[in-house]
Amino acid sequence: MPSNERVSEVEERLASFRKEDIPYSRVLSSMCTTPHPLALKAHELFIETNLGDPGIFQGTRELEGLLLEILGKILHNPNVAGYISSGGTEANIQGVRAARNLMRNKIKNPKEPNIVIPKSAHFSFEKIGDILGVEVRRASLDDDYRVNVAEVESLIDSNTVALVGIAGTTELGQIDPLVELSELAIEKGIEMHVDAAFGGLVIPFMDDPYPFDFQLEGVSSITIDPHKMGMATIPSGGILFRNERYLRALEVETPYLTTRTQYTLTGTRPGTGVASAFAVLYSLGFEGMKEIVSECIKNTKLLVEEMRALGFEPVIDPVMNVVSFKTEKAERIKENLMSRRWVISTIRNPRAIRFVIMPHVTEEVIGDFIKEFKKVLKDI
Ligand code: 0PR
Repeated sequence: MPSNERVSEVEERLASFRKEDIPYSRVLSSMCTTPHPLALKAHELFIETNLGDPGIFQGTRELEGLLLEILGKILHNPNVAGYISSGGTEANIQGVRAARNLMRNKIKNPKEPNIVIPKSAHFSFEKIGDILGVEVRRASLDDDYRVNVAEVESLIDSNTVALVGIAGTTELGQIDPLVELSELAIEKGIEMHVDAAFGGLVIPFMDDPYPFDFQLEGVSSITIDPHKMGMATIPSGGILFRNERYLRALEVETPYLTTRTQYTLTGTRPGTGVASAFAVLYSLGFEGMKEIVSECIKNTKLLVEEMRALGFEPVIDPVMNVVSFKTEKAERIKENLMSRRWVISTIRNPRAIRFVIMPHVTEEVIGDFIKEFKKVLKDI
């Protein structure tokens, strides 16, 4: 055992490294947030669990099933199949991988599969092209930054395995015309993946929610991440499929494990994200989530008002709690704020500064930010 001095030294060093991290109360550009208090105990209780060997962690596996049922209900699908992943990147990989595998013998040249995605897609699709050997075709956007359906159609050919729509784009929080995309997927006989990594736990709790999920018959898979608006501990992503058939397309044999096959991308994987997401979603229920989402949307509107008063216009009227404001000085603003230890991000097209109004971005945080932002405007 190490000496007491060494143990205290380690504790002090860990605390001091941790202090260098910028606290969430000064971060206005993250899709993650302080975990909900309900998530913490659950996380601790499941800290040694490994869903990579569900024959051992039978209770954790059962809990994952219950969480999937909750997510399935939110996404209008009682037959949902899937699992809790390391995040949206893994979920997107697996969604596309299942589509590619299922379509392999249906396309003209099985060696040259392609997918059609919106130009606004998250950079995880760049990795997908590289890892899965699928050609990634990017369709342009309309004036509201939604994918242009006619262009998606023109990019589809006899080697297309799937098209992708986004419910809550990373940069603007926009929702693609998923109703039309779903019809197109059915018409062309291809799979459709919806990236609702962020919007999946926002849209269902908004007034008059836009249909983005398994209600749309063309939708085969959905990414929905509890470690974003689900306030679960990291890592907690979600890949959900219309039915079990998609899991079969991902399976490999696991000869020496307690279970026969595995359909996840990672082997060893934590049960903490399952437990913390379950704790939050089950305790809060639909009404509790609705309250949190409406508060975030109210605060987004507050930020828009404050920014308009300072002469900044949003790129689009915010659809959810993501908003970007046009400015040629985006980079300088971001850097100046960073030197004051405030974090926002920028987007390039159009040049703008971007905000994500997560539950930790309260009215008070926005007030503090605007005070600091006024100083920045004098500086630059
Ligand atoms: N799909 C969409 C629509 C996303 O916005 C993201 C992440 C992903 C997929 C990938 O999810 P994972 O990061 O869980 O694999 N969007 C955020 C972004 O790139 C991720 C993020 C979160 C970045 C917190 C920074 C941060 O502080 O902006």
